[in-house]
Amino acid sequence: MKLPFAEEYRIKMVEPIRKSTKEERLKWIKEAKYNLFNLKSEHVYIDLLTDSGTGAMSDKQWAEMMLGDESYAGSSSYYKMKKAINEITGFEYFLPTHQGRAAENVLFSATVKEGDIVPGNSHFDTTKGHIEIRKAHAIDCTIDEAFNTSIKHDFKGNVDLEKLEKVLKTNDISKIPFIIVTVTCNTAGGQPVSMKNLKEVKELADKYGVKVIFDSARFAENAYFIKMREEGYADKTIREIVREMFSYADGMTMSSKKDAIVNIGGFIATRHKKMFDEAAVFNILYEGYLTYGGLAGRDMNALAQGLYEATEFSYLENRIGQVAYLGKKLVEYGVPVQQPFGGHAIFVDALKFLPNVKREEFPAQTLAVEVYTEAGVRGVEIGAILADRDPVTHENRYPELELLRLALPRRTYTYNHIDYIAAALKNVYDRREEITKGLKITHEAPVLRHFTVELDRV
Ligand code: P71
Repeated sequence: MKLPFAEEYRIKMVEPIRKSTKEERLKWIKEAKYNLFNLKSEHVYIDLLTDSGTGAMSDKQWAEMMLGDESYAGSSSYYKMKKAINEITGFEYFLPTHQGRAAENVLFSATVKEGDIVPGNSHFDTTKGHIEIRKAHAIDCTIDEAFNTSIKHDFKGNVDLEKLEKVLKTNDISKIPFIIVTVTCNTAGGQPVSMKNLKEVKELADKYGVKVIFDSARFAENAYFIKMREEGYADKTIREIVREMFSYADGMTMSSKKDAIVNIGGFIATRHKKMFDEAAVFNILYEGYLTYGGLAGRDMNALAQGLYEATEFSYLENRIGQVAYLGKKLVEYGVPVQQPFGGHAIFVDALKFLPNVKREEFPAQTLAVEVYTEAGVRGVEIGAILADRDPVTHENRYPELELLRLALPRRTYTYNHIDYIAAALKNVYDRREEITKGLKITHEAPVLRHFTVELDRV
Protein backbone atom coordinates (compact mmCIF):
# COMPACT_ATOMS: atom_id res chain seq x y z
CA MET A 1 0.00 0.00 0.00
CA LYS A 2 1.25 3.46 -0.85
CA LEU A 3 1.86 5.29 2.37
CA PRO A 4 -0.43 8.31 2.67
CA PHE A 5 0.72 11.86 3.07
CA ALA A 6 1.51 12.83 6.67
CA GLU A 7 2.98 15.83 8.46
CA GLU A 8 6.70 16.05 9.07
CA TYR A 9 6.18 17.37 12.57
CA ARG A 10 4.48 16.26 15.75
CA ILE A 11 2.76 18.37 18.39
CA LYS A 12 4.44 19.16 21.69
CA MET A 13 2.20 21.88 23.05
CA VAL A 14 -1.58 22.27 22.79
CA GLU A 15 -3.93 25.21 23.30
CA PRO A 16 -7.52 24.49 24.34
CA ILE A 17 -10.30 25.92 22.16
CA ARG A 18 -13.94 25.85 23.14
CA LYS A 19 -17.15 25.00 21.29
CA SER A 20 -20.33 27.00 21.95
CA THR A 21 -24.05 26.71 21.23
CA LYS A 22 -25.91 28.28 18.34
CA GLU A 23 -27.94 30.38 20.80
CA GLU A 24 -24.74 31.79 22.31
CA ARG A 25 -23.33 32.57 18.88
CA LEU A 26 -26.49 34.34 17.72
CA LYS A 27 -26.22 36.59 20.78
CA TRP A 28 -22.48 37.22 20.37
CA ILE A 29 -22.65 38.07 16.68
CA LYS A 30 -25.50 40.51 17.31
CA GLU A 31 -23.47 42.16 20.09
CA ALA A 32 -20.53 42.29 17.64
CA LYS A 33 -22.74 44.29 15.23
CA TYR A 34 -22.35 41.50 12.68
CA ASN A 35 -18.67 42.37 12.27
CA LEU A 36 -16.57 39.27 12.93
CA PHE A 37 -13.56 41.39 13.92
CA ASN A 38 -15.59 42.44 16.97
CA LEU A 39 -16.00 38.90 18.29
CA LYS A 40 -14.00 37.82 21.30
CA SER A 41 -11.65 35.05 20.14
CA GLU A 42 -12.93 32.84 22.98
CA HIS A 43 -16.31 32.95 21.24
CA VAL A 44 -14.76 31.42 18.12
CA TYR A 45 -14.13 27.68 17.87
CA ILE A 46 -12.06 27.56 14.67
CA ASP A 47 -10.55 30.85 13.65
CA LEU A 48 -10.01 31.30 9.93
CA LEU A 49 -10.15 35.10 10.04
CA THR A 50 -6.58 35.24 8.88
CA ASP A 51 -3.39 33.27 8.40
CA SER A 52 -1.52 36.37 9.55
CA GLY A 53 0.37 36.05 12.82
CA THR A 54 -1.71 33.02 13.78
CA GLY A 55 0.68 30.22 12.86
CA ALA A 56 2.38 27.84 15.27
CA MET A 57 6.07 28.53 15.74
CA SER A 58 8.46 25.59 15.79
CA ASP A 59 10.57 24.44 18.71
CA LYS A 60 13.57 26.05 16.97
CA GLN A 61 11.75 29.36 16.65
CA TRP A 62 10.89 29.28 20.34
CA ALA A 63 14.50 28.43 21.12
CA GLU A 64 15.55 31.44 19.03
CA MET A 65 13.22 33.61 21.15
CA MET A 66 15.37 32.78 24.16
CA LEU A 67 18.51 33.77 22.29
CA GLY A 68 17.21 37.23 21.27
CA ASP A 69 19.67 40.08 21.73
CA GLU A 70 17.75 43.08 23.06
CA SER A 71 20.47 45.68 22.48
CA TYR A 72 19.08 48.92 21.09
CA ALA A 73 21.72 49.09 18.37
CA GLY A 74 23.69 46.46 16.49
CA SER A 75 22.12 43.38 18.08
CA SER A 76 23.09 39.90 16.93
CA SER A 77 19.38 39.36 16.21
CA TYR A 78 19.48 42.13 13.60
CA TYR A 79 22.46 40.47 11.93
CA LYS A 80 20.79 37.07 12.07
CA MET A 81 17.77 38.51 10.29
CA LYS A 82 19.96 40.33 7.78
CA LYS A 83 21.79 37.10 6.97
CA ALA A 84 18.56 35.12 6.54
CA ILE A 85 17.05 37.78 4.26
CA ASN A 86 20.21 38.01 2.22
CA GLU A 87 20.55 34.23 1.83
CA ILE A 88 16.91 33.73 0.93
CA THR A 89 16.09 36.79 -1.19
CA GLY A 90 19.50 37.99 -2.33
CA PHE A 91 18.76 41.54 -1.15
CA GLU A 92 21.65 43.31 0.52
CA TYR A 93 19.84 46.05 2.42
CA PHE A 94 16.95 45.64 4.82
CA LEU A 95 14.91 47.51 7.41
CA PRO A 96 12.95 45.70 10.12
CA THR A 97 9.39 46.91 10.70
CA HIS A 98 6.71 45.79 13.11
CA GLN A 99 4.52 44.30 10.37
CA GLY A 100 3.71 44.46 6.66
CA ARG A 101 1.72 47.67 6.56
CA ALA A 102 4.48 49.38 8.50
CA ALA A 103 6.88 48.37 5.76
CA GLU A 104 4.44 49.88 3.26
CA ASN A 105 4.14 53.06 5.29
CA VAL A 106 7.91 53.50 5.53
CA LEU A 107 8.72 52.65 1.92
CA PHE A 108 5.81 54.62 0.47
CA SER A 109 6.63 57.65 2.62
CA ALA A 110 9.94 57.76 0.80
CA THR A 111 8.63 57.00 -2.68
CA VAL A 112 4.90 57.73 -3.25
CA LYS A 113 3.64 61.29 -3.71
CA GLU A 114 0.30 62.96 -4.39
CA GLY A 115 -0.91 62.26 -7.92
CA ASP A 116 1.39 59.23 -8.36
CA ILE A 117 0.27 55.99 -9.95
CA VAL A 118 1.19 52.55 -8.63
CA PRO A 119 0.20 49.75 -11.01
CA GLY A 120 0.41 46.07 -10.12
CA ASN A 121 -1.64 42.92 -9.80
CA SER A 122 -4.49 43.33 -7.28
CA HIS A 123 -3.16 45.43 -4.43
CA PHE A 124 -3.83 44.22 -0.92
CA ASP A 125 -6.12 46.58 1.01
CA THR A 126 -3.44 48.00 3.33
CA THR A 127 -1.21 48.56 0.30
CA LYS A 128 -4.00 50.34 -1.50
CA GLY A 129 -4.80 52.28 1.68
CA HIS A 130 -1.21 53.47 1.98
CA ILE A 131 -1.25 54.55 -1.67
CA GLU A 132 -4.63 56.28 -1.53
CA ILE A 133 -3.98 58.07 1.75
CA ARG A 134 -1.10 59.79 -0.09
CA LYS A 135 -3.62 60.86 -2.76
CA ALA A 136 -1.98 58.52 -5.24
CA HIS A 137 -3.72 55.86 -7.34
CA ALA A 138 -3.43 52.07 -7.30
CA ILE A 139 -4.16 50.59 -10.72
CA ASP A 140 -5.11 46.93 -10.89
CA CYS A 141 -3.57 45.22 -13.92
CA THR A 142 -4.37 41.61 -12.98
CA ILE A 143 -5.30 39.22 -15.81
CA ASP A 144 -9.06 38.99 -16.43
CA GLU A 145 -9.08 35.22 -15.74
CA ALA A 146 -8.51 35.98 -12.05
CA PHE A 147 -12.01 37.33 -11.66
CA ASN A 148 -13.90 34.39 -13.11
CA THR A 149 -14.09 31.62 -10.52
CA SER A 150 -15.10 29.02 -13.10
CA ILE A 151 -11.98 29.47 -15.27
CA LYS A 152 -9.01 27.29 -14.37
CA HIS A 153 -5.69 29.04 -14.75
CA ASP A 154 -2.47 28.04 -13.00
CA PHE A 155 -1.34 31.59 -12.29
CA LYS A 156 -4.33 33.78 -11.61
CA GLY A 157 -2.10 36.27 -9.82
CA ASN A 158 -0.37 37.20 -13.08
CA VAL A 159 -0.07 40.78 -14.24
CA ASP A 160 -1.69 41.49 -17.60
CA LEU A 161 1.29 42.89 -19.50
CA GLU A 162 -0.87 44.78 -21.99
CA LYS A 163 -2.80 46.51 -19.23
CA LEU A 164 0.48 47.32 -17.50
CA GLU A 165 2.16 48.67 -20.62
CA LYS A 166 -0.85 50.86 -21.30
CA VAL A 167 -0.45 52.43 -17.86
CA LEU A 168 3.29 52.91 -18.41
CA LYS A 169 2.77 54.33 -21.90
CA THR A 170 -0.10 56.72 -21.22
CA ASN A 171 1.17 58.29 -18.00
CA ASP A 172 4.02 60.59 -17.09
CA ILE A 173 6.64 58.01 -16.08
CA SER A 174 7.98 60.29 -13.33
CA LYS A 175 4.61 59.78 -11.62
CA ILE A 176 5.10 56.02 -11.38
CA PRO A 177 7.43 55.36 -8.45
CA PHE A 178 7.23 51.58 -8.90
CA ILE A 179 5.13 48.64 -9.97
CA ILE A 180 4.02 46.45 -7.07
CA VAL A 181 3.48 42.73 -7.58
CA THR A 182 1.87 40.80 -4.74
CA VAL A 183 3.11 37.20 -4.46
CA THR A 184 0.89 35.26 -3.97
CA CYS A 185 -1.91 37.64 -4.86
CA ASN A 186 -4.14 37.69 -1.79
CA THR A 187 -6.87 39.86 -3.32
CA ALA A 188 -7.13 37.57 -6.36
CA GLY A 189 -7.64 34.63 -3.99
CA GLY A 190 -4.17 33.63 -2.83
CA GLN A 191 -3.26 32.99 -6.45
CA PRO A 192 0.34 32.69 -7.59
CA VAL A 193 2.29 34.69 -10.15
CA SER A 194 4.39 32.66 -12.58
CA MET A 195 8.13 33.10 -12.87
CA LYS A 196 7.65 33.95 -16.54
CA ASN A 197 5.26 36.73 -15.61
CA LEU A 198 7.59 38.12 -12.92
CA LYS A 199 10.39 38.16 -15.46
CA GLU A 200 8.26 39.85 -18.10
CA VAL A 201 7.05 42.50 -15.66
CA LYS A 202 10.67 43.26 -14.82
CA GLU A 203 11.61 43.50 -18.50
CA LEU A 204 8.74 45.86 -19.16
CA ALA A 205 9.62 47.92 -16.10
CA ASP A 206 13.25 48.15 -17.23
CA LYS A 207 12.13 49.29 -20.67
CA TYR A 208 10.31 52.23 -19.07
CA GLY A 209 12.84 52.77 -16.29
CA VAL A 210 10.40 51.95 -13.48
CA LYS A 211 11.25 49.97 -10.35
CA VAL A 212 9.52 46.76 -9.27
CA ILE A 213 8.58 45.98 -5.68
CA PHE A 214 7.20 42.64 -4.52
CA ASP A 215 4.64 42.58 -1.74
CA SER A 216 6.08 39.32 -0.48
CA ALA A 217 3.88 38.20 2.42
CA ARG A 218 3.39 34.76 0.84
CA PHE A 219 6.48 34.52 -1.38
CA ALA A 220 7.31 30.94 -0.32
CA GLU A 221 3.81 29.73 -1.16
CA ASN A 222 4.22 31.40 -4.55
CA ALA A 223 7.49 29.52 -5.06
CA TYR A 224 5.78 26.23 -4.21
CA PHE A 225 3.19 26.81 -6.94
CA ILE A 226 5.94 27.65 -9.45
CA LYS A 227 7.68 24.39 -8.59
CA MET A 228 4.50 22.35 -8.92
CA ARG A 229 2.99 24.06 -11.96
CA GLU A 230 5.51 25.87 -14.10
CA GLU A 231 7.57 24.12 -16.72
CA GLY A 232 11.24 23.91 -15.90
CA TYR A 233 10.94 24.28 -12.13
CA ALA A 234 9.98 20.79 -10.91
CA ASP A 235 13.57 19.89 -10.08
CA LYS A 236 14.55 23.20 -8.54
CA THR A 237 14.52 23.69 -4.78
CA ILE A 238 12.16 26.23 -3.20
CA ARG A 239 15.17 28.34 -2.21
CA GLU A 240 16.46 28.39 -5.80
CA ILE A 241 13.03 29.42 -7.04
CA VAL A 242 12.73 32.13 -4.39
CA ARG A 243 16.15 33.53 -5.34
CA GLU A 244 15.14 33.70 -8.97
CA MET A 245 11.79 35.35 -8.12
CA PHE A 246 13.48 38.13 -6.19
CA SER A 247 16.08 38.61 -8.92
CA TYR A 248 13.21 40.26 -10.84
CA ALA A 249 12.53 42.84 -8.12
CA ASP A 250 14.27 45.99 -6.94
CA GLY A 251 12.91 45.59 -3.47
CA MET A 252 10.22 44.08 -1.33
CA THR A 253 7.85 44.73 1.51
CA MET A 254 7.12 41.80 3.76
CA SER A 255 4.54 40.94 6.33
CA SER A 256 6.47 38.25 8.17
CA LYS A 257 3.28 37.21 9.95
CA LYS A 258 2.58 34.97 6.97
CA ASP A 259 5.49 33.18 5.31
CA ALA A 260 7.97 33.75 8.11
CA ILE A 261 5.56 32.02 10.53
CA VAL A 262 5.89 34.56 13.34
CA ASN A 263 3.21 36.28 15.39
CA ILE A 264 4.54 39.75 14.64
CA GLY A 265 7.13 41.23 12.29
CA GLY A 266 7.88 42.61 8.89
CA PHE A 267 10.60 44.21 6.82
CA ILE A 268 11.65 46.09 3.71
CA ALA A 269 14.52 44.75 1.65
CA THR A 270 16.18 46.15 -1.45
CA ARG A 271 19.24 45.92 -3.64
CA HIS A 272 19.50 49.73 -3.91
CA LYS A 273 21.40 51.71 -1.32
CA LYS A 274 19.53 54.88 -2.33
CA MET A 275 16.14 53.29 -1.71
CA PHE A 276 17.39 51.98 1.61
CA ASP A 277 18.79 55.37 2.67
CA GLU A 278 15.58 57.21 1.79
CA ALA A 279 13.37 54.71 3.57
CA ALA A 280 15.70 54.54 6.58
CA VAL A 281 14.79 58.11 7.55
CA PHE A 282 11.13 57.14 7.85
CA ASN A 283 11.94 53.86 9.55
CA ILE A 284 13.57 55.74 12.39
CA LEU A 285 10.65 58.18 12.56
CA TYR A 286 7.85 55.62 12.47
CA GLU A 287 9.22 52.26 13.55
CA GLY A 288 12.40 52.49 15.54
CA TYR A 289 16.14 52.50 15.12
CA LEU A 290 17.50 50.78 12.02
CA THR A 291 18.57 47.62 13.80
CA TYR A 292 15.23 46.78 15.42
CA GLY A 293 12.47 48.76 13.65
CA GLY A 294 9.63 48.09 16.09
CA LEU A 295 10.64 44.50 16.84
CA ALA A 296 12.22 42.92 19.87
CA GLY A 297 15.49 41.08 19.29
CA ARG A 298 13.70 37.80 20.03
CA ASP A 299 11.12 38.57 17.32
CA MET A 300 13.89 39.09 14.77
CA ASN A 301 15.49 35.77 15.76
CA ALA A 302 12.23 33.84 15.38
CA LEU A 303 11.58 35.59 12.07
CA ALA A 304 14.97 34.64 10.67
CA GLN A 305 14.44 31.01 11.64
CA GLY A 306 10.90 31.12 10.20
CA LEU A 307 12.20 32.26 6.82
CA TYR A 308 14.34 29.14 6.59
CA GLU A 309 11.51 26.83 7.67
CA ALA A 310 8.95 28.37 5.30
CA THR A 311 11.23 27.76 2.34
CA GLU A 312 11.48 24.02 2.94
CA PHE A 313 9.51 21.92 0.50
CA SER A 314 8.03 19.49 3.03
CA TYR A 315 6.63 22.36 5.08
CA LEU A 316 4.97 23.93 2.03
CA GLU A 317 3.67 20.59 0.78
CA ASN A 318 1.90 20.08 4.09
CA ARG A 319 0.71 23.67 4.37
CA ILE A 320 -0.71 24.02 0.88
CA GLY A 321 -1.92 20.42 0.91
CA GLN A 322 -4.08 21.14 3.94
CA VAL A 323 -5.65 24.14 2.23
CA ALA A 324 -6.32 21.99 -0.86
CA TYR A 325 -7.86 19.26 1.32
CA LEU A 326 -10.42 21.78 2.56
CA GLY A 327 -11.03 22.95 -1.01
CA LYS A 328 -11.60 19.42 -2.27
CA LYS A 329 -14.06 18.64 0.52
CA LEU A 330 -16.06 21.76 -0.30
CA VAL A 331 -16.09 20.94 -4.01
CA GLU A 332 -17.31 17.44 -3.09
CA TYR A 333 -20.21 19.08 -1.21
CA GLY A 334 -21.05 21.28 -4.19
CA VAL A 335 -19.98 24.51 -2.46
CA PRO A 336 -18.83 27.09 -5.08
CA VAL A 337 -15.18 27.92 -4.39
CA GLN A 338 -12.50 29.64 -6.33
CA GLN A 339 -10.31 27.29 -8.35
CA PRO A 340 -7.53 26.50 -8.45
CA PHE A 341 -7.37 26.73 -4.66
CA GLY A 342 -5.29 29.50 -3.15
CA GLY A 343 -2.16 28.88 -1.15
CA HIS A 344 -3.31 30.22 2.19
CA ALA A 345 -7.07 30.10 1.99
CA ILE A 346 -10.16 28.79 0.31
CA PHE A 347 -12.36 31.48 -1.15
CA VAL A 348 -16.06 30.72 -1.25
CA ASP A 349 -17.96 32.44 -4.05
CA ALA A 350 -20.72 34.17 -2.11
CA LEU A 351 -22.56 35.43 -5.19
CA LYS A 352 -23.05 31.85 -6.31
CA PHE A 353 -23.58 30.54 -2.76
CA LEU A 354 -26.26 33.10 -1.82
CA PRO A 355 -27.87 34.20 -5.09
CA ASN A 356 -30.90 35.50 -3.18
CA VAL A 357 -28.95 38.15 -1.27
CA LYS A 358 -28.62 41.48 -3.09
CA ARG A 359 -25.14 42.94 -3.67
CA GLU A 360 -26.12 46.03 -1.67
CA GLU A 361 -26.78 43.69 1.24
CA PHE A 362 -23.23 42.28 1.28
CA PRO A 363 -23.59 38.57 0.39
CA ALA A 364 -20.06 37.61 1.52
CA GLN A 365 -20.46 39.27 4.91
CA THR A 366 -23.88 37.63 5.24
CA LEU A 367 -22.30 34.26 4.50
CA ALA A 368 -19.53 34.89 7.04
CA VAL A 369 -22.18 35.57 9.70
CA GLU A 370 -24.12 32.42 8.72
CA VAL A 371 -21.04 30.17 8.90
CA TYR A 372 -20.10 31.60 12.27
CA THR A 373 -23.57 31.08 13.72
CA GLU A 374 -23.73 27.59 12.23
CA ALA A 375 -20.52 26.26 13.75
CA GLY A 376 -18.35 28.88 15.45
CA VAL A 377 -16.06 29.07 12.41
CA ARG A 378 -14.83 32.60 11.70
CA GLY A 379 -13.92 33.57 8.14
CA VAL A 380 -13.61 37.02 6.64
CA GLU A 381 -15.42 38.97 3.95
CA ILE A 382 -13.41 39.83 0.85
CA GLY A 383 -16.05 41.81 -0.94
CA ALA A 384 -17.75 45.18 -1.06
CA ILE A 385 -17.15 46.06 2.58
CA LEU A 386 -13.41 45.47 2.22
CA ALA A 387 -13.38 47.23 -1.17
CA ASP A 388 -14.51 50.38 0.61
CA ARG A 389 -15.80 53.54 -1.03
CA ASP A 390 -14.21 55.31 -3.97
CA PRO A 391 -11.95 58.00 -2.47
CA VAL A 392 -13.25 60.60 -4.94
CA THR A 393 -16.95 59.81 -5.46
CA HIS A 394 -17.48 58.17 -2.03
CA GLU A 395 -19.70 55.60 -3.73
CA ASN A 396 -19.54 51.97 -2.58
CA ARG A 397 -17.15 49.99 -4.78
CA TYR A 398 -18.48 46.61 -5.85
CA PRO A 399 -15.57 44.33 -6.73
CA GLU A 400 -16.00 41.64 -9.35
CA LEU A 401 -16.09 38.98 -6.66
CA GLU A 402 -17.84 38.64 -3.31
CA LEU A 403 -15.83 36.07 -1.41
CA LEU A 404 -15.81 34.49 2.00
CA ARG A 405 -12.19 33.76 2.80
CA LEU A 406 -11.36 30.78 4.99
CA ALA A 407 -7.69 31.38 5.76
CA LEU A 408 -5.80 28.54 7.39
CA PRO A 409 -3.21 29.42 10.03
CA ARG A 410 0.09 27.63 9.46
CA ARG A 411 0.69 24.34 11.35
CA THR A 412 -2.25 25.11 13.67
CA TYR A 413 -5.32 23.00 12.94
CA THR A 414 -5.66 19.25 12.31
CA TYR A 415 -7.41 17.40 9.52
CA ASN A 416 -10.33 16.76 11.91
CA HIS A 417 -10.76 20.50 12.20
CA ILE A 418 -10.82 20.76 8.43
CA ASP A 419 -13.58 18.13 8.22
CA TYR A 420 -15.56 20.12 10.78
CA ILE A 421 -15.15 23.36 8.79
CA ALA A 422 -16.27 21.68 5.58
CA ALA A 423 -19.35 20.23 7.31
CA ALA A 424 -20.23 23.69 8.62
CA LEU A 425 -20.17 25.10 5.09
CA LYS A 426 -22.22 22.18 3.79
CA ASN A 427 -24.91 22.73 6.40
CA VAL A 428 -25.25 26.40 5.46
CA TYR A 429 -25.19 25.47 1.77
CA ASP A 430 -28.03 22.99 2.27
CA ARG A 431 -30.27 25.80 3.58
CA ARG A 432 -29.03 28.51 1.19
CA GLU A 433 -32.47 29.03 -0.41
CA GLU A 434 -33.85 30.24 2.92
CA ILE A 435 -31.21 32.97 3.20
CA THR A 436 -32.72 35.89 1.33
CA LYS A 437 -31.88 38.91 3.45
CA GLY A 438 -28.44 40.37 4.04
CA LEU A 439 -26.97 43.17 6.09
CA LYS A 440 -26.90 46.97 6.08
CA ILE A 441 -24.16 49.29 7.35
CA THR A 442 -25.05 51.40 10.39
CA HIS A 443 -21.59 52.87 11.02
CA GLU A 444 -18.29 53.02 9.10
CA ALA A 445 -14.82 54.60 9.27
CA PRO A 446 -13.41 56.80 6.47
CA VAL A 447 -10.60 54.32 5.54
CA LEU A 448 -10.19 50.55 6.01
CA ARG A 449 -13.80 50.42 7.15
CA HIS A 450 -14.04 46.63 7.31
CA PHE A 451 -12.18 46.47 10.62
CA THR A 452 -14.69 48.58 12.53
CA VAL A 453 -17.85 48.57 10.41
CA GLU A 454 -21.12 48.07 12.26
CA LEU A 455 -24.00 46.29 10.58
CA ASP A 456 -27.53 45.13 11.22
CA ARG A 457 -29.78 42.57 9.60
CA VAL A 458 -31.92 43.96 6.79
C1 P71 B 1 -4.57 38.88 5.74
C2 P71 B 1 -3.73 40.02 6.13
C3 P71 B 1 -3.95 40.63 7.45
C4 P71 B 1 -5.25 41.32 7.48
C5 P71 B 1 -5.32 42.60 7.00
C6 P71 B 1 -6.54 43.22 6.91
C7 P71 B 1 -7.66 42.55 7.32
C8 P71 B 1 -7.58 41.29 7.84
C9 P71 B 1 -6.37 40.67 7.91
C10 P71 B 1 -2.01 41.39 5.27
C11 P71 B 1 -1.20 41.74 4.18
C12 P71 B 1 -1.21 40.97 2.96
C13 P71 B 1 -0.44 41.37 1.89
C14 P71 B 1 -0.44 40.61 0.62
C15 P71 B 1 0.35 43.24 3.14
C16 P71 B 1 -0.37 42.88 4.25
C17 P71 B 1 -0.28 43.70 5.48
N1 P71 B 1 -2.87 40.42 5.20
N2 P71 B 1 0.31 42.49 1.99
O1 P71 B 1 -4.52 38.48 4.56
O2 P71 B 1 -1.95 39.87 2.83
O3 P71 B 1 0.51 43.06 6.41
O4 P71 B 1 -1.03 42.65 8.34
O5 P71 B 1 1.46 42.50 8.58
O6 P71 B 1 0.36 44.69 8.28
O7 P71 B 1 -5.28 38.34 6.57
P1 P71 B 1 0.30 43.24 7.99
